Order: sequence, then C-alpha cells, then structure tokens
Amino acid sequence: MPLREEVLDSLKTHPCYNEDAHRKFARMHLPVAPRCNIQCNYCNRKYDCSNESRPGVTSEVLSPTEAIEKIRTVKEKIPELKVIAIAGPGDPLANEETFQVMDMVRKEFPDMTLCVSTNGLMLPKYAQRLFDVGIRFVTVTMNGVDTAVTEQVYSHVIWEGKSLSGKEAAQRLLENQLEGIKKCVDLGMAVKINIVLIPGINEDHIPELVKKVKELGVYIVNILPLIPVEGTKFSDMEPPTPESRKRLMDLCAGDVKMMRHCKQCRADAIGLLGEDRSSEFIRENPCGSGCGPSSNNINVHFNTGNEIRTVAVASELGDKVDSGFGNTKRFVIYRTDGKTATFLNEKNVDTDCKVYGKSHSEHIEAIADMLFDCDAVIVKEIGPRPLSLLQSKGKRVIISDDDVVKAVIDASKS
Ligand code: CLF
Ligand code: SF4
Repeated sequence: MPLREEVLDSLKTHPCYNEDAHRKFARMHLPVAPRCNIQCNYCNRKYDCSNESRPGVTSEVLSPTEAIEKIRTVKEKIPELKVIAIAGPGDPLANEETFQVMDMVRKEFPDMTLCVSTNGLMLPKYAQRLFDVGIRFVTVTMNGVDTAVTEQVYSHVIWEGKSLSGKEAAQRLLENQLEGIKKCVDLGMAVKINIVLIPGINEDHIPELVKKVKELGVYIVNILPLIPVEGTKFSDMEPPTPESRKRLMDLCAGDVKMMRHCKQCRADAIGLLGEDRSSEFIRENPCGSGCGPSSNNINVHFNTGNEIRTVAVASELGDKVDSGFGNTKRFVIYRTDGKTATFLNEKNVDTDCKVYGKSHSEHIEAIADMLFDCDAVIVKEIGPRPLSLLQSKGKRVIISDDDVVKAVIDASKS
C-alpha cells in the first residue's frame, strides 16, 4: 500500500526520514522501554539499545505519566518539536508502556508525529496495535536476511516463553521481522530499516538485505557503524571505517532511499538531530546514569571557574583516560601545578551497580562523594545526570581520551 496521506504530510517535518527537515524540526525520545526480548552481540544492556541509539546511557527511565509531563515541558521550550518517539533503552515492543504512553500522547498532543524503533520480534503481533495508537513511522533493525549471517549477531531470542539460540533464534527473528515489516507497509506506515554494519560479519551481505527490504516496500534504509561496547561479544571488534560505510551506502543507494544524516542518538534524546538537549530536561530526583558512555558530550569542557589542583582521572590501566564516569573501576588521583603532574593515589570504585533505579543512583552519588577532595574529574565519557551532579558539587568535568599526565596538566589550563 502506498504511504498514507497523513504520513506524506508528516514526512515534511520528520527529522530522520527527511534530511531537509533535520535542521528545522526536533524529536523527543521517551525512555519508557527498559526491557528487551533478544540479545544482540553488540549490546550491553547495562548501557542502552543500539537499535536507535549509540551505546550511551539514558539518564532515566520514565513512567508513561512522567513522560507526558516531560513532553509538556519540552514542548514549551522547543516549539520546533514535531516527533515523539520510543527507541529504548530496550525494545519498545517488549514494554507495555510503549502502547500506554503513545495512546496518551496521541490524545493530548494530536499534532505530534509518533515513531518507534524495534528489533522486529514482536512486530507481526503488534503492527496493528501500533497503528491503532497512532504510530505511522516504524524502524526495524535488521542485520541480515541469511541466518548463517545473523546467527553470529544474536545470542538469544526470547520467544513464547522459551530462550532460542543459534540458527533457531536467527530464523525466528528474521521471519518475524519480514512479516512485521510487510504488515506495517500494508498499513501504509513509513518503515525505515536500520542496519548495523559489522565488519567481517555482514558487510558483504548488506546489499542483499537492502534488496530484500526494498521488495517489501520500506521507505528508507540507514546503515549504522558498529560501536564496539565494553562487556559484549563484539567489544574487541574494529568498527567500520567511515569510507567503507560510505562505499556501502553509495552501492545500496541505487536500490533504495538512503539515510545519511543519522546521529545514532540516545534513548532519551531531545532536540534537533546532533544538538541533543536532553540534559536540560533531567528531573531533579536522579535515577542516576553513567554506567556507560554518553556520546554527546565528547570533547566538551565544562568549566566551573575553580582553580585546578587535584584531579581524578577515570583510568583502569593508568596510562590513558580510558573509562566512562559510571563504569570505571578506578580513578587515579594526581596533583598538578599546571606544568607537572604528580601521582597521589588511586580510588577504587564499587562497580556492582544496577543501571535503573535507586541503587544505580546511589552508585553515581557514591562515586561523586568519593571524589570530594578533587577539583576536577577527567573521564572518557559521562552521562548528563552524573555530569550535572558533579557540576553541582563544583567540580570541573573534562572529557578526554588523552594520556593521563597530559590530560591532568591540560586540565589546569582549560
Ligand atoms: Fe527517533 Fe529513530 Fe524515530 Fe528518529 S532517531 S525513533 S527514526 S525519531 Fe534518527 Fe536518531 Fe538516527 Fe534514529 S538520528 S538514531 S534514525
Ligand atoms: Fe540491545 Fe536493542 Fe538488541 Fe535489545 S534489541 S539486545 S536492547 S540492541
């Protein structure tokens, strides 16, 4: 079925499906979906869903009511907001909250375009239900149409109460993805396929996958680079080069419309693509974050104006800044006069944290407390919640992946 009239209209202002719209119109992700029903080998769910988000943390998981309240606030401050979406941190279709909140959004904000991103396992069952709550834009992450390829990507799939693995898991997921996509297309929805480009596993297979989804009538394809995430089977893989990804996109562009402006955003992203404003809208009652990297603050320095003397560096090996604030196992503490850096001691972190909920929040606060005598904190990555927390305690936060000593000396100059 061709795209529905209202979908064609919404396409004009959807920042992901329409490149011309992405500098003018904003989207807001509602992080209401923490559970997942499969395990991708590139995903450490301690971090985030890689379907639609770089493996950066979501700062919070919201209830449907909290999400609605947040939309009210965001809408006032960001009038260009056009799209409300759910993209994790788990799979939206494994969470009943997805349907509850979208139904509420449709009723209270009928002018918003609704969008979800899923692994597709439950799509045959829920395509109609998504449609009924007003969703017209559906992204499915697929990494192949050959189970010999995809069985390398998924370690298990939970289906009808059983945990499937190997070919059986890959086959079930693939069949459901294909059937679900067809249903969405038949309903006149705009379907996007996200493909994670995994060197050595699916790069040669992607053109075949793109041809297949084109046959099914998808609107656009997005090829994302693998981001190797700590604690996953693929953590030691090399990510694809930008050139190899571009080559693949060029090759496939003859078959289907290709998205080239994806920012691999967080599950709680807010604002224009590439200008994430989620940290402006974090609730005062922190559920914590930081057990993982936040991508959006990289290379941004936050200067509180304090004179730097004692600096804590998230470094497990001790030579480079190599860890994020929430997942580092230790901080090395240095003192600097701006020309030299002297090692003082190290502080070990209790890493047994849970991502969502109080204990994680306490974990983040405990780390911040542990660093009470440091003027600055240097980390490879940090989420907005621990960032705000540190700043509220008067710490300077510096994002770096430099050598420790250099980063410490530079900290006193920044
Ligand atoms: Fe969100 Fe995805 Fe909808 Fe966009 S993101 S659910 S389609 S509103 Fe967009 Fe972000 Fe890329 Fe996703 S830039 S990660 S493609
Ligand atoms: Fe992780 Fe998303 Fe895959 Fe689930 S679907 S395992 S949350 S990347």
